[in-house]
Parts: sequence; structure tokens; C-alpha cells
Amino acid sequence: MRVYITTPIYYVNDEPHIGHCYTTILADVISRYYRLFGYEVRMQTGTDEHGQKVQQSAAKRGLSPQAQCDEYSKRFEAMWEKLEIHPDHHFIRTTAEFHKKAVQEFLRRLEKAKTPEGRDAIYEADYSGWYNVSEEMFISEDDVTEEGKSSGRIVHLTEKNHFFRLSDYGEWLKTYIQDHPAFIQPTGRRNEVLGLIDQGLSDLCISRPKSRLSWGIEIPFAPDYVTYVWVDALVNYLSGIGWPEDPDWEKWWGSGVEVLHLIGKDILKPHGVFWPCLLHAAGVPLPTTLLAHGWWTRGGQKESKTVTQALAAQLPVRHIRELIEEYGVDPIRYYLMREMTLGNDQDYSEELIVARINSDLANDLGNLLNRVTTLVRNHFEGKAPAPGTPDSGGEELLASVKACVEEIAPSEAGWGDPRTKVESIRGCVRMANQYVTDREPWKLLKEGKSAEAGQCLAAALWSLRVLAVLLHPILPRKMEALLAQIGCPAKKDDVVWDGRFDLPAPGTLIPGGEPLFPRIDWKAVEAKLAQSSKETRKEVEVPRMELISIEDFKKTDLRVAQVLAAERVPKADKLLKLQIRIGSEERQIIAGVAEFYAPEEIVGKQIIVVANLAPAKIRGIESRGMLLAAREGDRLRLLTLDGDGVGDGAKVG
Ligand code: ME8
Repeated sequence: MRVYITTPIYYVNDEPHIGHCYTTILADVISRYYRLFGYEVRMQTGTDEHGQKVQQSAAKRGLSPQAQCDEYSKRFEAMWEKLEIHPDHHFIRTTAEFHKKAVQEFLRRLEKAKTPEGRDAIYEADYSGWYNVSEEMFISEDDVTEEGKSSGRIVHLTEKNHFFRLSDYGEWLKTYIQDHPAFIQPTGRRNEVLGLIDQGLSDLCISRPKSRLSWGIEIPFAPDYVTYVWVDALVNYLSGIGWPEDPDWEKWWGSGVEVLHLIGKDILKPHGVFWPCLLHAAGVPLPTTLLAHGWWTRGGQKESKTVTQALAAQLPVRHIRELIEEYGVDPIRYYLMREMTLGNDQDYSEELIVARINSDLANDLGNLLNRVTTLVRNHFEGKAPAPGTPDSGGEELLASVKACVEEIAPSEAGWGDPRTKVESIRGCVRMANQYVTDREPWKLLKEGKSAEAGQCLAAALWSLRVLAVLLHPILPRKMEALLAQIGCPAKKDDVVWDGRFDLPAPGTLIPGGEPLFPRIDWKAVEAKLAQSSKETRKEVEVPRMELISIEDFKKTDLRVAQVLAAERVPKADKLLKLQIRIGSEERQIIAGVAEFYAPEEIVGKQIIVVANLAPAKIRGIESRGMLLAAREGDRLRLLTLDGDGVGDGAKVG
């Protein structure tokens, strides 16, 4: 069986941070596990180099877009090399000629395609609306902010464009997702995509006039236009394997191949909605699985360039570059795989990284290796002892290790969650340590029971070898070092599971060596960090605010209200229509909270509203009042009442 695993291709306007590193390490780890168990694997990552953002950031720096791409693309490649991403991986750049040709062929096919409703999949139309330059998309009226307009990030545009008739594909996509339960994982994300379809899909603008944006791939049937960057980017998954010219592409796509797209949850819509519909229209089979993981957050905020800059001075957490320097590549790979449950968000802290290294790697695994090799060196002339007939503890250990191999191996249902896999390996490491502790081979040796001591150490050595092989995909350099210390050296990046539970063979030289995972003194690291942050700490700027008098404030009539009913506003992803009660009065308000609260979650809540706000029409629907909520980055929480609350209509202030 063959497996093709991809990561998103990253924008070339940011240097790789922990989020990018996580997805790429995850792809590498899953690839390595498949390889370990004999699958033929191809892994692809790369950079997304076209579009307005790149054109603009290059212009700001006085560089040509190509120069900007070359520079940033190299940073990603260098990071992957540093992070021990398998040397066989494929790195794609969307400025490569073969990719441009593939995108043009893909567009030609779309142009000829008919939708499931029998209409042309591509059509031309005027489009007029607000456009978010940094996100490269037209946005709704609700998302227009004064700050956006004045900074030039949000502009009003009217232009003729080419559209993909996505709205005709909703029913087809829904049926496909329902018939293929494994297509979008985890289930929460699958439901999210089904929810998007239920809200109704809008057609997708797939072109940008060259007069506004020159940095893109020309549309073959409309030479005055370049391709929308998302269509360009998604096609990388096909162009990278030689589609359409190299017939070999089918080796990596279609029946008999597991095609796994790994993405973060931020790009679920393009992958879960646009991509399957585009592929269907172009007559290309769909990938097997789309796996959307959660975000790494710092202090509760999604890790990103801005967060890094804003929090660097306040939190004792460093950039991944510095973490690697301090703790080494393998322990950081281990921490990332061990800590995050696929699908959930995960806050990271340097203290926890150190705690995990100390407990899992130094105390458990390192200690087992050290105890066993020291006893073998001192009492068995440094040679693997004969296993004899294992006692019941030894048998139990070997049975658990065998079961662990089964658990780690990929199955029909895919490979699974690294956190769970690591958990099961850790269980065996702890069990092996416990076995040695209980059997006390040092005591047996003192009593002259050398065969029994040898039998215990052989069982521990055999277990260690299997566990090192099983951990190799996550900790490749460290596990190669471990295998060398127990007389089973492996070639760099070339470890496969051989099905053997009886190595090292008796008599094999067990050279031992330096501790693989020295314990880290967190207090010392913390003191070092505190010292350097003292030196570099900048004043945190408090935004200047205009002051108001109590009289001004009193003009705002804030009231407690009860939410009686809530429903989504059709074709407005962000809006909920709420029926609320303020004392004896019932009224309707429109609130931009639909991305954060489902209608059923909000019904029954007591909220705070501005009751004397002049009525307004939002999307043609009357709104009488405004609810209060706190927003920070990508999070939003409603203001509600503490304890049992008070009656509806109560005044707030
Ligand atoms: O979206 N936590 O590129 P991008 C976890 N070019 N993962 C994170 C993360 C975080 N805090 N931040 C980023 C693009 N990621 C497009 C993709 S694909 C055809 C085009 C990871 O540079 C995660 O995988 O913004 C996320 O989906 C991706 O980086 C976004 O990278």
C-alpha cells in the first residue's frame, strides 16, 4: 500500500514558527511510521508564493516578489533540514514552471466542466464589494472596520471577474461527506464543513485582474487575469506528483493510495469545501483524508507572527528556533507530538517542555538504558547476557511490548493520534523499569544468581530495542544513538521494523555511552531567562484613550436581557438573530457571534445589551440594541452575569 502525505504550503511572508513546525513534524512523523512498517511513502511540503500579500510585503522591503519568495522559501527549507524532516521529502514552490503549467491545465478543465446542475462551472460576472487585501478576499459589510479602511487593508472594488459555480456543488459535497465518514477528521471538523454547506455556498471568485495584481499565474482563457492564490495553492498537491503530464502521478493519487492532507483548522474551508468541489469539477478523484489539527497557542492566543512579537516580552516562552538550540531537535519533536491531542488547541509553555523531557526522556527512558547498560558492562563483560527462560515478569513485559507494536502499526483506519501512540510506548518503558526494579538484578548478582540476573537484563534489552525502533520516527537521532549503545546500530534515517523480538543476540557487545537525555534544571533556565528578559524588556505601551465623564457614560442604557430564541442569519457566516426579553419587553437584535456560539448554546443565557442604541438594519434585518462581548484575537466571549443572575431588565452600571 502507498501513502501520500502533504502539509499546507506556507506563505512566504512569515518565518516558520511553532505552528508551521508542528504540522510539518507531524507529517514527517506519520510518514516515518508508515515507512517503518514497510509502506511506500511520499511526503510533500512547500511554499505558497503568489498573491497580493507577497507582492505587498516584497514592495515594502524594496524587493522583487521573486526575491522575497527565494529568501523566505529558503528559510522554510533550512528549518526542515534542522528539524530532521526526512531527507526524501519533496519541497514544492508555486513559482516553479511545472506548477504553473499544472494550474493552467487545471483551469482549462474547469472551464470545460459542467456543474451537477448541468451549468457551466466557470462564468464571468461583475463583482463589487469590500475587499480585504491582507486576507485576499472579498468580505461582507459586517467585517469592514474603520481601522481597516484607513490603513488600506480594506478597500472597495468593482471589477469583472471569473467565478467557479461552487453554489451548485453543495448537495453533491454533502452526500460525498456523508458517504465517506473518514474523509474529514476529526468529527467536529466534519460537522463544521457540513454546517457550512447547510448555510449555503457562495460562488468562488477565481481570478484577479492583472491591473491590480500581477504576481500570479495567468488564466489561460483570460490573459488579463491571474489565478486566485487559493486555487493556485491547492493544485500543488497534484502538480507536486507530476499531474497532469507525468503518468506516474497516479501512483500517488487515486485507488490504492492513501492521500492524507494535514492542515490546521484555520484552513478547513478551502480544503474541506473548495478543494473537493474543484477536484470533482476537474474530473480528478478526491484525497482520502483531510486531517485538521488545532492550534498551538501562547497565553491562550494562536501562535502567529503578531503574537510572537506581542508576547515575547511578557511570557517566558521562546521562539522554536531558540527552543531547539536550548533543548535539541529530538526533544522538541517529542514534546510537540506527545503533548497535543489531534484536533484540540494546546497552549505551550517552556516549563512544561522541560518537565516532559525530565520525566519521560531522562527519568524513564534514559534511566532504563543507563541501568541496563551499566549492569551489563560491570557484570557481563559488556556483552548481552543469554535470555534463558524468562520469568513471569519478563514474559509479561515482552507480551506488552508485542502488543505495543500492534498498536503503533498503521491500520486500515489510518495511523491515528501520535499522543496516544506515545502514551502506549511510555507505558512499556515504565513497565520495563518497574520490572528491573522488582527483579533487582544487582541483588541476584550478589547472591551468585547470574543466570537469573542475565535473564532479566536480556528481557529489558530486548524491550529497549523494540521501543527504540518504535520511537525512532519521533526521535530519530536519539534513537539511533540508543540503538548503538545496545549493540544494534542502525543507518541514519534507515530503521524499519523487522518483526524480531530477540535482539541484541546473546554475546553482542553492548557499548553503552553518555546519558542520552541529561536532566535539565528548570530553575536555572528560568533564572537565565529572567535575566535576559530584564535586559531586553521594553515598556508595554498602554493605548492612549480619550476620557469621558460619568454623565457621558450614563447616556448608555445597559440592561440585563434574557435570550429567548436564536437562529443563524442565512448567507451570513458571522451573524445570529436573537429574540431577547428586557423586563416586560421583547425585541430582536442581530449579533456577530455566530462563529463563536451555536444558536442552541446562546438560548437561555442572560446577556448584557445596550438598550438605547438607535435601531439599525443589518443585512436587511432590524436590530434593536447590541449585546456586549469581549474579543481577543480569535476568541470571543459574551458578557453574562455572575452567580444566579438578576431579573431581566435590571440596569447595569
Ligand atoms: O494558510 N498552530 O499558509 P500559512 C498550529 N498558504 N498550526 C499552525 C499555527 C498554529 N498556531 N499557525 C500556523 C496558508 N499553523 C496557505 C496554505 S495550502 C494549499 C495553502 C500551520 O503560512 C497550520 O498547518 O498561513 C496552518 O494550517 C498553516 O500553518 C497555515 O500556514
